[in-house]
Amino acid sequence: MAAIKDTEKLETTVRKAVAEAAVTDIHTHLFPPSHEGLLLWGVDELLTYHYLVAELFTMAPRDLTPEKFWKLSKREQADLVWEHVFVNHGALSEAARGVMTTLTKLGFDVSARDLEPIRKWFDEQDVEDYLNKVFDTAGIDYAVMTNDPFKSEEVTHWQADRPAGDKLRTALRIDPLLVDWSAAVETMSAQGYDVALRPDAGTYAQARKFLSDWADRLEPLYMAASLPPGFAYPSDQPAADAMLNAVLPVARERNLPVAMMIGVRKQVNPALGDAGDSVGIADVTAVQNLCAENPDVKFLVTMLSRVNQHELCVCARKFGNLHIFGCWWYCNNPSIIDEMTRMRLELLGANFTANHSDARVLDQLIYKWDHTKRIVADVLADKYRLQFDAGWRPTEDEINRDVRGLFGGMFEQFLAK
Ligand code: RAT
Ligand code: ZN
Repeated sequence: MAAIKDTEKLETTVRKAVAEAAVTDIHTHLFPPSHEGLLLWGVDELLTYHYLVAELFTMAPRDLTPEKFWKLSKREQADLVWEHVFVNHGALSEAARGVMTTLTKLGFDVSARDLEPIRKWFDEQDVEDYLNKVFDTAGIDYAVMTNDPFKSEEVTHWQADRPAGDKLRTALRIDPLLVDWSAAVETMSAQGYDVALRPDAGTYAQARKFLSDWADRLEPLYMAASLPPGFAYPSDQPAADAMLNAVLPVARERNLPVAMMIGVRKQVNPALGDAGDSVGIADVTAVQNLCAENPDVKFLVTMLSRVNQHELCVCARKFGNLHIFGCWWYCNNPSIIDEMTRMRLELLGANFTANHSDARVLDQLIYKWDHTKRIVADVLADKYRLQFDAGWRPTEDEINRDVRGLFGGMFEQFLAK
């Protein structure tokens, strides 16, 4: 294929490549429709996304307490978010804009400000068909779920061998093992593993068996945990012990990457439920030490604090066993995605995963990827222009390859390593 010889053609090629690239969404909280009751979708779920619930309580009248809110039906909760966040205030946040983008892309006129016809339409949808429609609209080939063997409501479905379909792949979520050992012991014991509160060699062997058995059942693409800002490795924290004795050996043996999402301060306001978590600056040294000490283990890492992003990029330049991904949660905002994507390209070239959706509601895939793609297109248009000014002439195939790389191609190459 011929090299591109002018900047106008270069820009249209880059923008087309981004618009048409298939996306692999490497971290979501979606479930297969067959896991009944777990997959969230529809306008009321969109409006009660925990990002919007948090916003609601920054602007709601004093007498609307979280306690009262949680007692209401989903529809009543959605009405309150609509009233306070959308109608009575500017609806200018990224999460509010997301609801609008999603509904507009589904064909609704949000300027009519009327939820009823939208609700009626959703009530008529078949979930399987709707899932396909959302994936097609968002341009996603497949999304990776978060599959948690420590949650009984999820375990039941896997034990019943319910199919996940071809659009959803698995990831083995292991938080309690690292951050709440007594809860982990309770669940593993209930599932028949002989584990003790004070872990010894036998207990860790059983924890490894638990992970291996679940890996056999789920065939996950990676294991994953979210970790607090204070996570340190090596250290005398229980998380470091469990990492060393349970997680790393299984990761090594099965060539299964360990995904670490670092920097969440859990439940600073518990009344808000899922909306009650915050962010803290973490220490990238933990990632550096894990990568350096375990060259035969692969790590996927995203961090929550904006402050950590530069150091994490530098760390990724030092270790081929580290792949960085996503603009996680409080970083998944246009200004920060723009900044992070530019910085990552400048430090790493096209070897990272530009974003993940973290979608908890199926329909969110539509806006999360629409918004991300707009920014990535702008950033890449700039970067290819600078490359052109420096004398390089890429082909369309090369641009398509590298754009796909940022949306899942490099993740797949990392998995295959
Ligand atoms: O982004 C979110 O929705 C968070 O609440 C978490 O789900 C986080 O992404 C996680 O996976 O722990
Ligand atoms: Zn998540």
